[in-house]
Amino acid sequence: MILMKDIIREGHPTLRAKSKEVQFPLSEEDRKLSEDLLEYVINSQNDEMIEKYDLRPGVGIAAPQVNVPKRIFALHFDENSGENLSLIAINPKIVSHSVEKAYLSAGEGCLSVDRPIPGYVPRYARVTVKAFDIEGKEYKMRLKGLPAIAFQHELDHLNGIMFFDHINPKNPFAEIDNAIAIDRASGE
Ligand code: NB4
Ligand code: NI
Repeated sequence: MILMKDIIREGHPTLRAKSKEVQFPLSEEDRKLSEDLLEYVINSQNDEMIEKYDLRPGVGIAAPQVNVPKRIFALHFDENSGENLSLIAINPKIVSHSVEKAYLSAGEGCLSVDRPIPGYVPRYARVTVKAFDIEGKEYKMRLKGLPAIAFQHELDHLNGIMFFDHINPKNPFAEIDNAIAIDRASGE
């Protein structure tokens, strides 16, 4: 299982790399990596596992964060988060997006960043995405709210982009035009 010691931190060059597309059928290695990423996110929302393995909670994690520059990430929102979304995204793409932006009013954090970086992270409010699952079957979905924000945070990791790259350096909480605030505890 993935532990915090396996997660690389700010300054590690892999976090700034452009990750490579994955070939299908998946190698045993890539299948295990995909399952391990989803397992981490699920474990990180389970109090016993958090306690036992000192895990930082997350709703998503991307392969570069365990030092594998491949275009794979996992997202997990359990049923009581009202989102009920659990997925592995391989070779993900944003097909289209709203003009309207959105941001988490609590800001964002990252398992690869061991310090709070305050500020609004403007992202697209709604995205239509496509990706492949571990069976190599392509799927397409429309996301909004926190799942849309999380998908974009993870996709950024595959392109070597960190959440704080989007924060206005002069005024981190500057008003963002045509944007909606998503009020959710950052949950960290
Ligand atoms: C990715 C998120 C940062 C902003 C918003 C949130 C948490 C992360 C980073 C968008 C994506 C990880 C991956 C949370 C969290 C709310 C839901 C359900 C019950 C606890 C869980 C806590 F943990 N971010 N952490 N950061 N990233 N919400 N929640 N809660 O997930 O670095 O690249 O269990
Ligand atoms: Ni992150």
